[in-house]
Amino acid sequence: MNFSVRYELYRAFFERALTEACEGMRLRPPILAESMKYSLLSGGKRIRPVLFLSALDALGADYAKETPLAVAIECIHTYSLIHDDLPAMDNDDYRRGRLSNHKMFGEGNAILAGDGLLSYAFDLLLKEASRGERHLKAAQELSAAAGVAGMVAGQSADLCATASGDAETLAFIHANKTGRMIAAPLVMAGILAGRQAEELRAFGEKLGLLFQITDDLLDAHGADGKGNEEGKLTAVSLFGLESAERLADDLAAECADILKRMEFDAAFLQGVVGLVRGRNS
Ligand code: GRG
Repeated sequence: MNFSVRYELYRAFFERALTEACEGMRLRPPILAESMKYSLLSGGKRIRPVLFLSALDALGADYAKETPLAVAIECIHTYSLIHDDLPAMDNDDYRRGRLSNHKMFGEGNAILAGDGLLSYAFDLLLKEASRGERHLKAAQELSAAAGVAGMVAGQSADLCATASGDAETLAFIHANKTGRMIAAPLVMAGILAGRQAEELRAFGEKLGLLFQITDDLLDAHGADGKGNEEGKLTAVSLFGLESAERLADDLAAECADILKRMEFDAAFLQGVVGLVRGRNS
């Protein structure tokens, strides 16, 4: 089966699980569920759940049994996008080709939609954690990646940074704001399967950096239609376009090297590396 067909298979499987989870959300007042679902079900590449499900599959684990964790991953990612778009953060009017959550529902509701998604994810994590030691560890991994020593720290450092920041600060921002939530699904799969978790972490950290540098490059080329990175610390502002492109190529090669040493068939993950390096959205 070729890479795109397999990606679509995992993505469609996840989409069904997410839609089912959303159907169970009947909240009072109705705008709470409406605003959460608006962002959750608005497309997106679903790369984090696809990484999680495909890594489980490659490791020989039954990924169909782990859909609540996949949903938790995407809920945390979606909350971060809603909050990132707020006027106090990146101030974006559009997300995934549609009005951003606060433009659609107002700032207060968007803040609460993000809060709702984050706390719903932790409901799921706690439920899964009660299944046993591996599930507890996997839940802890996601919690740590999302939290104050992970994505939130990266976002905070990004908020404080200026274009004159240094490479060490940029590495911290990239590794935490973006890298942790890309690596966590892979590490969680390794933990649940009982093997290769640290190898998957090493791969996920590189893939996360590649993901963010590609994002900086897309922004510099104006491909995401935002152009709001002006005055910010990015791989392009720090190193220049050419060096940032070279850095991305080097990271893609390092990802491939790590994958070659995996004890399982990593062809699909290698396909994801190609997708991330070549992505245009
Ligand atoms: C608000 C705590 C908090 C964190 C925000 C995710 C994030 C941290 C910021 C988003 C800003 C941004 C565009 C970062 C670049 C990398 C990234 C995480 C992009 C969005 O993820 P994709 O490309 O989005 O996977 P889709 O829409 O495909 O899900």
